[in-house]
Amino acid sequence: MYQQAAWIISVVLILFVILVFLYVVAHSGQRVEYEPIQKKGYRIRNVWFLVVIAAIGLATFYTLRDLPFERPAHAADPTVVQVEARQFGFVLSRNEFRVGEPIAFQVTSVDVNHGVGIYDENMELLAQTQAMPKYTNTIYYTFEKPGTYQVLCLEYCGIGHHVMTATITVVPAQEGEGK
Ligand SMILES: [Cu+2]
Repeated sequence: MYQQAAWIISVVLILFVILVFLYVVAHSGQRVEYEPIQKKGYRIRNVWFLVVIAAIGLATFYTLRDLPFERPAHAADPTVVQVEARQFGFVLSRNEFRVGEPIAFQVTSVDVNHGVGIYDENMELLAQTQAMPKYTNTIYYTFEKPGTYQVLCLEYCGIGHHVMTATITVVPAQEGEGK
């Protein structure tokens, strides 16, 4: 859903830029007095400046007022999974899990910075962290639905960034070994 919204908004904005460009090209032959246009532009700019400051202020207030974010509670004894990111792929020490199984993904990178994003079947982001050389970042996550999940790189890391994916399979709770 987000992907589609982002795609539509991008296309609409691109069309808007094209229309502005065409308008400017079509009217570029006309000669008009520069000063009144400049004055009007400065007035618009002053108002626009205040609008932008207000918008940034509001967005900052509403998005940052929950800080510091609490780390979600996680199970005491999760399944530990090593996730190694490299140009261009992921190596997971395990990629099949049960519904309700608490997992600790220990994420690192062997070369450059990567991102690790876990997506559901609708390509909605469920959890993510950075994969950094010589560091281990942990994602605590418990899958709630069986299915196939995608792991995608979230950091542009080179020419093969777009092929950097892995798959996670989640089976219903009763199909896994015990518990
Ligand atoms: Cu990458």
